[in-house]
Amino acid sequence: MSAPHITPQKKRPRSTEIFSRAEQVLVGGVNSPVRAFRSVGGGALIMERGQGAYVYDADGNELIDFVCSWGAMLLGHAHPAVTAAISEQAKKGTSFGVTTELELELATLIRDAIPFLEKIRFVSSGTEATMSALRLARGFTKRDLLLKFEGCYHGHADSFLSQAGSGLATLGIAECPGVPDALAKLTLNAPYNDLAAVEKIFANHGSNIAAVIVEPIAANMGVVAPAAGFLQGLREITRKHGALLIVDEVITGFRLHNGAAQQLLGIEADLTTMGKIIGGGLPAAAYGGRAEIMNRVAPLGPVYQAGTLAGNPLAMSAGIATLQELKKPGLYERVNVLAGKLATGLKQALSDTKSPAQLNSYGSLATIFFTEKPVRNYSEAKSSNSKRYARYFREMLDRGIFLAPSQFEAAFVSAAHSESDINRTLEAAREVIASICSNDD
Ligand code: KE4
Repeated sequence: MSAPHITPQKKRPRSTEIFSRAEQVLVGGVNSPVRAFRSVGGGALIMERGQGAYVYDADGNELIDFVCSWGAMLLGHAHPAVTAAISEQAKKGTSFGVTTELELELATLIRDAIPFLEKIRFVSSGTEATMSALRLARGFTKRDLLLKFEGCYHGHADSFLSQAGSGLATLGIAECPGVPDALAKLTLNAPYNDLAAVEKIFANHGSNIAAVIVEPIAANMGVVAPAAGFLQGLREITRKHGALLIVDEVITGFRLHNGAAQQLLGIEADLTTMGKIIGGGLPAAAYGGRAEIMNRVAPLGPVYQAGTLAGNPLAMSAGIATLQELKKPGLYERVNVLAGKLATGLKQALSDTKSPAQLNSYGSLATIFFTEKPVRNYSEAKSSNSKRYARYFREMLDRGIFLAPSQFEAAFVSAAHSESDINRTLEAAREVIASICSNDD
Protein backbone atom coordinates (compact mmCIF):
# COMPACT_ATOMS: atom_id res chain seq x y z
CA MET A 1 0.00 0.00 0.00
CA SER A 2 1.55 3.37 -0.98
CA ALA A 3 1.64 5.77 1.94
CA PRO A 4 -0.36 8.92 1.24
CA HIS A 5 1.86 11.98 1.09
CA ILE A 6 1.11 13.92 4.23
CA THR A 7 3.36 16.72 5.41
CA PRO A 8 2.98 16.84 9.17
CA GLN A 9 3.23 20.36 10.51
CA LYS A 10 5.04 19.19 13.61
CA LYS A 11 8.55 17.89 13.11
CA ARG A 12 9.67 15.03 15.34
CA PRO A 13 13.46 14.93 14.86
CA ARG A 14 14.26 12.42 17.61
CA SER A 15 11.55 9.98 16.50
CA THR A 16 12.77 10.36 12.93
CA GLU A 17 16.40 9.77 13.86
CA ILE A 18 15.76 6.82 16.17
CA PHE A 19 13.32 5.24 13.72
CA SER A 20 15.82 5.49 10.87
CA ARG A 21 18.35 3.59 13.02
CA ALA A 22 15.65 1.09 13.97
CA GLU A 23 15.09 0.39 10.29
CA GLN A 24 18.71 -0.79 10.03
CA VAL A 25 18.11 -3.70 12.37
CA LEU A 26 14.34 -4.23 12.82
CA VAL A 27 12.28 -5.19 9.78
CA GLY A 28 10.60 -1.95 8.72
CA GLY A 29 11.81 -0.45 12.00
CA VAL A 30 9.09 -2.27 13.90
CA ASN A 31 8.14 -5.46 15.68
CA SER A 32 4.55 -5.31 14.45
CA PRO A 33 3.67 -3.86 11.02
CA VAL A 34 0.98 -1.38 12.06
CA ARG A 35 3.56 0.51 14.16
CA ALA A 36 5.29 1.66 10.94
CA PHE A 37 2.42 4.12 10.33
CA ARG A 38 2.70 3.30 6.61
CA SER A 39 -0.96 3.81 5.79
CA VAL A 40 -1.07 7.28 7.37
CA GLY A 41 2.28 8.51 6.04
CA GLY A 42 4.44 11.10 7.73
CA GLY A 43 6.77 8.75 9.61
CA ALA A 44 6.34 6.62 12.72
CA LEU A 45 6.58 7.69 16.35
CA ILE A 46 9.07 6.44 18.86
CA MET A 47 7.35 6.28 22.20
CA GLU A 48 9.30 6.87 25.39
CA ARG A 49 6.85 6.55 28.27
CA GLY A 50 3.25 6.60 29.32
CA GLN A 51 1.39 7.88 32.37
CA GLY A 52 -2.36 7.49 32.80
CA ALA A 53 -4.13 8.60 29.61
CA TYR A 54 -0.96 10.10 28.12
CA VAL A 55 2.03 8.87 26.18
CA TYR A 56 5.19 10.86 25.57
CA ASP A 57 7.11 10.48 22.31
CA ALA A 58 10.88 10.74 21.88
CA ASP A 59 10.52 14.47 21.18
CA GLY A 60 8.77 15.05 24.48
CA ASN A 61 5.31 15.60 22.96
CA GLU A 62 2.51 14.74 25.39
CA LEU A 63 -0.25 12.90 23.53
CA ILE A 64 -3.71 11.88 24.71
CA ASP A 65 -3.56 8.16 23.96
CA PHE A 66 -6.50 6.45 22.23
CA VAL A 67 -4.37 3.51 20.99
CA CYS A 68 -3.83 2.24 24.57
CA SER A 69 -1.47 -0.47 23.29
CA TRP A 70 -4.28 -1.64 20.96
CA GLY A 71 -6.75 -1.87 23.81
CA ALA A 72 -4.62 -3.56 26.48
CA MET A 73 -4.26 -0.50 28.72
CA LEU A 74 -7.86 -0.11 29.91
CA LEU A 75 -6.53 1.24 33.23
CA GLY A 76 -4.18 3.65 31.45
CA HIS A 77 -0.38 3.62 31.53
CA ALA A 78 1.77 2.91 34.64
CA HIS A 79 -1.21 2.34 36.92
CA PRO A 80 0.28 2.28 40.46
CA ALA A 81 -1.44 -0.98 41.46
CA VAL A 82 -0.14 -2.72 38.33
CA THR A 83 3.41 -1.38 38.52
CA ALA A 84 3.56 -2.26 42.23
CA ALA A 85 2.39 -5.82 41.54
CA ILE A 86 4.94 -6.29 38.76
CA SER A 87 7.85 -4.90 40.79
CA GLU A 88 6.91 -6.95 43.87
CA GLN A 89 6.79 -10.13 41.79
CA ALA A 90 10.00 -9.30 39.93
CA LYS A 91 11.89 -9.36 43.24
CA LYS A 92 10.75 -12.98 43.70
CA GLY A 93 11.80 -14.07 40.23
CA THR A 94 10.30 -13.68 36.77
CA SER A 95 9.84 -17.19 35.39
CA PHE A 96 10.10 -20.72 36.76
CA GLY A 97 8.55 -22.93 34.12
CA VAL A 98 6.52 -24.47 36.95
CA THR A 99 2.95 -23.59 37.97
CA THR A 100 2.59 -20.72 40.45
CA GLU A 101 -0.48 -19.85 42.53
CA LEU A 102 -0.69 -16.61 40.55
CA GLU A 103 -1.97 -18.56 37.51
CA LEU A 104 -4.73 -20.09 39.61
CA GLU A 105 -5.56 -16.64 41.00
CA LEU A 106 -5.92 -14.98 37.62
CA ALA A 107 -7.83 -17.93 36.15
CA THR A 108 -10.23 -17.80 39.11
CA LEU A 109 -10.77 -14.05 38.67
CA ILE A 110 -11.63 -14.66 35.00
CA ARG A 111 -13.88 -17.63 35.70
CA ASP A 112 -15.69 -15.82 38.53
CA ALA A 113 -16.50 -13.07 35.98
CA ILE A 114 -17.28 -15.52 33.15
CA PRO A 115 -18.63 -18.73 34.68
CA PHE A 116 -19.05 -20.54 31.35
CA LEU A 117 -15.26 -20.65 31.07
CA GLU A 118 -15.09 -23.85 33.11
CA LYS A 119 -11.45 -24.46 32.19
CA ILE A 120 -8.82 -21.95 31.06
CA ARG A 121 -5.32 -22.23 29.53
CA PHE A 122 -2.98 -19.25 29.56
CA VAL A 123 -0.72 -18.52 26.61
CA SER A 124 1.47 -15.51 25.77
CA SER A 125 -0.37 -13.80 22.94
CA GLY A 126 -3.79 -13.53 21.35
CA THR A 127 -2.37 -15.33 18.31
CA GLU A 128 -1.45 -18.31 20.46
CA ALA A 129 -4.90 -18.26 22.04
CA THR A 130 -6.81 -18.36 18.75
CA MET A 131 -4.35 -20.77 17.12
CA SER A 132 -4.74 -23.16 20.06
CA ALA A 133 -8.53 -22.80 20.16
CA LEU A 134 -8.71 -23.68 16.46
CA ARG A 135 -6.46 -26.72 16.88
CA LEU A 136 -8.61 -27.84 19.80
CA ALA A 137 -11.80 -27.36 17.79
CA ARG A 138 -10.35 -29.41 14.94
CA GLY A 139 -9.20 -32.09 17.39
CA PHE A 140 -12.52 -32.16 19.21
CA THR A 141 -14.75 -32.30 16.10
CA LYS A 142 -12.30 -34.28 13.92
CA ARG A 143 -13.11 -31.79 11.14
CA ASP A 144 -10.78 -29.50 9.17
CA LEU A 145 -12.59 -26.39 7.89
CA LEU A 146 -12.67 -23.02 9.62
CA LEU A 147 -15.15 -20.25 8.81
CA LYS A 148 -14.03 -16.72 9.66
CA PHE A 149 -15.29 -13.28 8.60
CA GLU A 150 -13.72 -10.88 6.11
CA GLY A 151 -12.01 -8.04 7.92
CA CYS A 152 -11.88 -9.80 11.28
CA TYR A 153 -8.41 -10.36 12.66
CA HIS A 154 -7.53 -13.21 14.98
CA GLY A 155 -3.74 -12.92 15.09
CA HIS A 156 -1.16 -14.09 12.58
CA ALA A 157 -1.46 -17.90 12.71
CA ASP A 158 -1.63 -19.32 9.17
CA SER A 159 -5.29 -20.25 9.20
CA PHE A 160 -6.48 -16.74 10.01
CA LEU A 161 -4.62 -14.72 7.40
CA SER A 162 -7.00 -14.75 4.45
CA GLN A 163 -9.17 -11.63 4.08
CA ALA A 164 -8.02 -10.56 7.54
CA GLY A 165 -8.31 -7.13 9.11
CA SER A 166 -5.95 -5.04 11.27
CA GLY A 167 -2.40 -4.93 9.91
CA LEU A 168 -3.20 -7.00 6.79
CA ALA A 169 -6.02 -4.64 5.86
CA THR A 170 -3.77 -1.68 6.64
CA LEU A 171 -1.15 -2.98 4.19
CA GLY A 172 -3.67 -4.32 1.66
CA ILE A 173 -2.58 -7.96 2.04
CA ALA A 174 -5.57 -10.16 1.11
CA GLU A 175 -3.77 -13.50 0.91
CA CYS A 176 -0.52 -13.96 2.82
CA PRO A 177 2.45 -15.63 1.02
CA GLY A 178 3.94 -18.47 3.04
CA VAL A 179 0.61 -20.08 3.85
CA PRO A 180 0.46 -23.32 1.84
CA ASP A 181 -2.54 -23.52 -0.52
CA ALA A 182 -3.49 -26.82 1.06
CA LEU A 183 -3.91 -25.03 4.41
CA ALA A 184 -5.38 -21.79 3.06
CA LYS A 185 -8.13 -23.82 1.36
CA LEU A 186 -9.31 -24.97 4.78
CA THR A 187 -10.29 -21.41 5.73
CA LEU A 188 -13.60 -20.11 4.40
CA ASN A 189 -14.66 -16.49 4.61
CA ALA A 190 -18.04 -14.81 4.79
CA PRO A 191 -18.95 -11.13 5.06
CA TYR A 192 -19.44 -10.00 8.68
CA ASN A 193 -23.14 -9.66 9.57
CA ASP A 194 -24.19 -11.87 6.62
CA LEU A 195 -26.03 -14.87 8.06
CA ALA A 196 -27.36 -15.91 4.64
CA ALA A 197 -23.77 -16.34 3.42
CA VAL A 198 -23.01 -18.42 6.52
CA GLU A 199 -26.08 -20.60 5.92
CA LYS A 200 -24.96 -21.16 2.32
CA ILE A 201 -21.44 -22.15 3.36
CA PHE A 202 -22.81 -24.58 5.94
CA ALA A 203 -25.20 -26.02 3.38
CA ASN A 204 -22.19 -26.87 1.22
CA HIS A 205 -19.58 -27.73 3.86
CA GLY A 206 -21.40 -28.06 7.17
CA SER A 207 -20.31 -31.59 7.96
CA ASN A 208 -16.64 -30.63 7.64
CA ILE A 209 -16.60 -27.27 9.45
CA ALA A 210 -14.77 -27.58 12.76
CA ALA A 211 -15.40 -24.05 13.92
CA VAL A 212 -16.65 -20.57 13.21
CA ILE A 213 -14.51 -17.82 14.75
CA VAL A 214 -15.88 -14.33 15.19
CA GLU A 215 -15.13 -11.04 16.90
CA PRO A 216 -18.34 -10.27 18.86
CA ILE A 217 -17.81 -6.59 18.14
CA ALA A 218 -15.57 -6.33 15.08
CA ALA A 219 -12.70 -3.92 15.77
CA ASN A 220 -10.09 -4.89 13.17
CA MET A 221 -11.84 -3.49 10.12
CA GLY A 222 -12.49 -0.44 12.20
CA VAL A 223 -15.38 -0.85 14.64
CA VAL A 224 -18.40 -2.68 13.23
CA ALA A 225 -21.18 -3.81 15.57
CA PRO A 226 -22.94 -7.14 15.11
CA ALA A 227 -26.32 -6.78 13.41
CA ALA A 228 -29.30 -7.83 15.53
CA GLY A 229 -29.49 -11.61 15.56
CA PHE A 230 -26.15 -12.14 13.80
CA LEU A 231 -24.29 -13.69 16.71
CA GLN A 232 -27.35 -15.62 17.90
CA GLY A 233 -27.69 -16.93 14.33
CA LEU A 234 -24.08 -18.14 14.37
CA ARG A 235 -24.76 -19.90 17.65
CA GLU A 236 -27.78 -21.72 16.21
CA ILE A 237 -26.12 -22.63 12.91
CA THR A 238 -22.96 -24.01 14.54
CA ARG A 239 -24.98 -26.01 17.08
CA LYS A 240 -27.20 -27.43 14.31
CA HIS A 241 -24.20 -28.58 12.29
CA GLY A 242 -22.00 -29.79 15.15
CA ALA A 243 -19.35 -27.09 14.62
CA LEU A 244 -17.83 -25.19 17.54
CA LEU A 245 -18.34 -21.45 17.95
CA ILE A 246 -15.15 -19.64 18.94
CA VAL A 247 -15.74 -16.06 20.10
CA ASP A 248 -12.55 -14.05 19.94
CA GLU A 249 -12.63 -11.65 22.89
CA VAL A 250 -8.97 -10.64 22.72
CA ILE A 251 -10.16 -7.03 22.37
CA THR A 252 -13.62 -7.19 23.98
CA GLY A 253 -12.75 -9.36 26.99
CA PHE A 254 -13.16 -7.10 30.08
CA ARG A 255 -13.43 -4.11 27.70
CA LEU A 256 -17.17 -3.38 27.88
CA HIS A 257 -17.85 -4.63 31.43
CA ASN A 258 -16.27 -6.89 34.04
CA GLY A 259 -16.49 -9.99 31.88
CA ALA A 260 -17.04 -11.11 28.31
CA ALA A 261 -18.96 -9.21 25.65
CA GLN A 262 -20.91 -12.44 25.13
CA GLN A 263 -22.67 -11.92 28.47
CA LEU A 264 -24.02 -8.59 27.22
CA LEU A 265 -24.88 -9.99 23.79
CA GLY A 266 -26.75 -13.08 24.99
CA ILE A 267 -24.57 -15.79 23.47
CA GLU A 268 -22.27 -18.42 24.92
CA ALA A 269 -19.41 -19.73 22.80
CA ASP A 270 -17.96 -23.22 22.96
CA LEU A 271 -14.50 -21.64 23.19
CA THR A 272 -13.53 -18.08 24.06
CA THR A 273 -10.19 -16.40 23.50
CA MET A 274 -8.90 -13.44 25.49
CA GLY A 275 -5.76 -11.30 25.69
CA LYS A 276 -4.69 -7.66 26.02
CA ILE A 277 -6.55 -6.43 29.15
CA ILE A 278 -6.13 -9.72 31.10
CA GLY A 279 -2.37 -9.25 30.88
CA GLY A 280 -2.47 -5.64 32.08
CA GLY A 281 0.08 -4.69 29.42
CA LEU A 282 2.28 -7.78 29.84
CA PRO A 283 2.23 -10.81 27.51
CA ALA A 284 -0.71 -12.91 28.70
CA ALA A 285 -3.67 -14.32 26.79
CA ALA A 286 -5.96 -17.27 27.28
CA TYR A 287 -8.43 -19.65 25.72
CA GLY A 288 -11.15 -21.39 27.66
CA GLY A 289 -14.53 -23.07 27.55
CA ARG A 290 -16.48 -26.08 28.66
CA ALA A 291 -14.42 -28.69 30.54
CA GLU A 292 -15.70 -31.37 28.13
CA ILE A 293 -13.82 -29.58 25.33
CA MET A 294 -10.85 -28.07 27.20
CA ASN A 295 -9.96 -31.40 28.82
CA ARG A 296 -8.91 -32.64 25.39
CA VAL A 297 -5.81 -30.43 25.70
CA ALA A 298 -2.54 -32.00 26.89
CA PRO A 299 -1.69 -33.24 29.45
CA LEU A 300 -5.30 -34.49 29.93
CA GLY A 301 -5.98 -35.06 26.26
CA PRO A 302 -4.08 -35.51 22.99
CA VAL A 303 -4.42 -31.94 21.60
CA TYR A 304 -0.98 -30.52 22.16
CA GLN A 305 -0.23 -26.94 23.14
CA ALA A 306 2.60 -25.64 25.33
CA GLY A 307 4.65 -22.54 26.12
CA THR A 308 7.78 -21.67 28.09
CA LEU A 309 6.38 -18.39 29.34
CA ALA A 310 2.71 -19.38 29.46
CA GLY A 311 1.23 -18.17 32.76
CA ASN A 312 4.35 -16.07 33.38
CA PRO A 313 4.39 -14.83 37.00
CA LEU A 314 5.01 -11.18 36.05
CA ALA A 315 2.21 -11.20 33.49
CA MET A 316 -0.11 -12.97 35.93
CA SER A 317 0.65 -10.34 38.59
CA ALA A 318 -0.14 -7.54 36.16
CA GLY A 319 -3.34 -9.30 35.09
CA ILE A 320 -4.46 -9.93 38.68
CA ALA A 321 -3.84 -6.30 39.68
CA THR A 322 -5.70 -5.12 36.57
CA LEU A 323 -8.76 -7.32 37.06
CA GLN A 324 -8.93 -6.42 40.74
CA GLU A 325 -8.97 -2.72 39.80
CA LEU A 326 -11.61 -3.37 37.14
CA LYS A 327 -13.94 -4.82 39.79
CA LYS A 328 -14.13 -1.44 41.52
CA PRO A 329 -17.69 -0.06 41.43
CA GLY A 330 -18.36 2.67 38.89
CA LEU A 331 -15.26 2.13 36.76
CA TYR A 332 -16.98 0.79 33.65
CA GLU A 333 -19.85 3.25 33.99
CA ARG A 334 -17.34 6.11 33.98
CA VAL A 335 -15.43 4.73 30.96
CA ASN A 336 -18.63 4.13 29.01
CA VAL A 337 -20.08 7.56 29.83
CA LEU A 338 -16.87 9.28 28.66
CA ALA A 339 -16.76 7.10 25.55
CA GLY A 340 -20.39 8.00 24.87
CA LYS A 341 -19.54 11.70 25.18
CA LEU A 342 -16.70 11.27 22.70
CA ALA A 343 -18.89 9.41 20.20
CA THR A 344 -21.73 11.92 20.48
CA GLY A 345 -19.34 14.84 20.09
CA LEU A 346 -17.66 13.33 17.02
CA LYS A 347 -21.04 12.59 15.42
CA GLN A 348 -22.04 16.21 16.07
CA ALA A 349 -18.80 17.50 14.54
CA LEU A 350 -19.35 15.36 11.44
CA SER A 351 -22.96 16.46 11.01
CA ASP A 352 -22.14 20.14 11.67
CA THR A 353 -19.63 20.05 8.81
CA LYS A 354 -21.98 17.98 6.66
CA SER A 355 -19.00 15.62 6.15
CA PRO A 356 -19.72 12.34 4.40
CA ALA A 357 -18.63 10.21 7.35
CA GLN A 358 -19.79 7.48 9.73
CA LEU A 359 -18.89 7.21 13.39
CA ASN A 360 -19.11 3.56 14.42
CA SER A 361 -18.85 3.04 18.16
CA TYR A 362 -19.63 0.38 20.76
CA GLY A 363 -18.87 0.98 24.44
CA SER A 364 -15.31 2.33 24.61
CA LEU A 365 -14.48 1.42 21.00
CA ALA A 366 -14.89 3.88 18.11
CA THR A 367 -13.82 4.45 14.49
CA ILE A 368 -14.49 7.26 12.04
CA PHE A 369 -15.04 6.16 8.41
CA PHE A 370 -15.04 8.94 5.81
CA THR A 371 -17.84 7.58 3.65
CA GLU A 372 -21.46 8.56 3.27
CA LYS A 373 -22.65 4.94 3.41
CA PRO A 374 -23.11 2.96 6.62
CA VAL A 375 -20.23 0.57 7.41
CA ARG A 376 -21.53 -2.87 8.36
CA ASN A 377 -18.82 -5.11 6.92
CA TYR A 378 -15.30 -5.15 5.50
CA SER A 379 -16.10 -4.21 1.90
CA GLU A 380 -18.04 -1.16 3.11
CA ALA A 381 -15.15 -0.30 5.47
CA LYS A 382 -12.69 -0.55 2.57
CA SER A 383 -14.84 1.77 0.46
CA SER A 384 -14.26 4.63 2.89
CA ASN A 385 -11.77 7.39 2.12
CA SER A 386 -8.66 6.12 3.91
CA LYS A 387 -6.57 9.03 2.57
CA ARG A 388 -8.91 11.36 4.42
CA TYR A 389 -8.54 9.17 7.50
CA ALA A 390 -4.73 9.54 7.14
CA ARG A 391 -5.09 13.33 7.10
CA TYR A 392 -7.41 13.16 10.10
CA PHE A 393 -4.86 11.05 11.96
CA ARG A 394 -1.99 13.40 11.15
CA GLU A 395 -3.81 16.61 11.97
CA MET A 396 -5.06 15.17 15.27
CA LEU A 397 -1.55 13.95 16.13
CA ASP A 398 -0.20 17.45 15.51
CA ARG A 399 -2.79 18.64 18.04
CA GLY A 400 -1.62 16.13 20.65
CA ILE A 401 -4.22 13.41 20.07
CA PHE A 402 -2.83 9.93 19.28
CA LEU A 403 -5.37 7.83 17.34
CA ALA A 404 -4.88 4.47 15.60
CA PRO A 405 -2.39 4.94 12.72
CA SER A 406 -4.72 2.93 10.47
CA GLN A 407 -8.30 3.17 9.24
CA PHE A 408 -8.81 -0.49 10.11
CA GLU A 409 -8.39 -0.24 13.86
CA ALA A 410 -10.30 1.20 16.81
CA ALA A 411 -9.86 4.15 19.12
CA PHE A 412 -9.98 3.01 22.76
CA VAL A 413 -11.16 5.04 25.75
CA SER A 414 -9.50 4.08 29.04
CA ALA A 415 -10.36 4.51 32.72
CA ALA A 416 -7.54 7.08 32.86
CA HIS A 417 -9.14 9.48 30.35
CA SER A 418 -10.79 12.51 31.92
CA GLU A 419 -13.66 14.75 30.90
CA SER A 420 -11.14 17.41 29.92
CA ASP A 421 -9.23 14.93 27.73
CA ILE A 422 -12.46 14.18 25.88
CA ASN A 423 -13.29 17.89 25.58
CA ARG A 424 -9.80 18.65 24.25
CA THR A 425 -10.13 15.80 21.76
CA LEU A 426 -13.53 17.03 20.57
CA GLU A 427 -12.23 20.59 20.19
CA ALA A 428 -9.36 19.33 18.01
CA ALA A 429 -11.67 17.02 16.05
CA ARG A 430 -14.14 19.81 15.25
CA GLU A 431 -11.29 21.94 13.85
CA VAL A 432 -9.68 19.09 11.89
CA ILE A 433 -12.89 17.65 10.47
CA ALA A 434 -13.97 21.10 9.29
CA SER A 435 -10.64 21.66 7.55
CA ILE A 436 -10.09 18.25 5.95
CA CYS A 437 -13.67 17.85 4.83
CA SER A 438 -13.56 21.18 3.04
CA ASN A 439 -10.76 19.94 0.71
CA ASP A 440 -11.10 17.27 -1.95
CA ASP A 441 -8.74 14.40 -1.40
P1 KE4 B 1 -1.78 -10.71 19.51
O1 KE4 B 1 -1.16 -11.96 18.94
O2 KE4 B 1 -1.41 -9.47 18.73
O3 KE4 B 1 -1.57 -10.56 21.01
O4 KE4 B 1 -3.39 -10.88 19.38
C1 KE4 B 1 -3.95 -11.19 18.13
C2 KE4 B 1 -5.40 -10.75 18.09
C3 KE4 B 1 -6.39 -11.71 18.18
N1 KE4 B 1 -7.69 -11.38 18.15
C4 KE4 B 1 -8.07 -10.08 18.04
C5 KE4 B 1 -9.53 -9.75 18.00
C6 KE4 B 1 -7.09 -9.05 17.94
O5 KE4 B 1 -7.49 -7.76 17.81
C7 KE4 B 1 -5.74 -9.39 17.98
C8 KE4 B 1 -4.64 -8.35 17.87
N2 KE4 B 1 -5.04 -6.99 17.70
C9 KE4 B 1 -4.11 -6.16 16.95
C10 KE4 B 1 -4.72 -4.77 16.81
N3 KE4 B 1 -6.04 -4.75 16.28
C11 KE4 B 1 -2.77 -6.12 17.58
C12 KE4 B 1 -1.90 -4.97 17.14
C13 KE4 B 1 -0.77 -5.43 16.26
O6 KE4 B 1 -0.96 -6.37 15.45
O7 KE4 B 1 0.33 -4.83 16.39
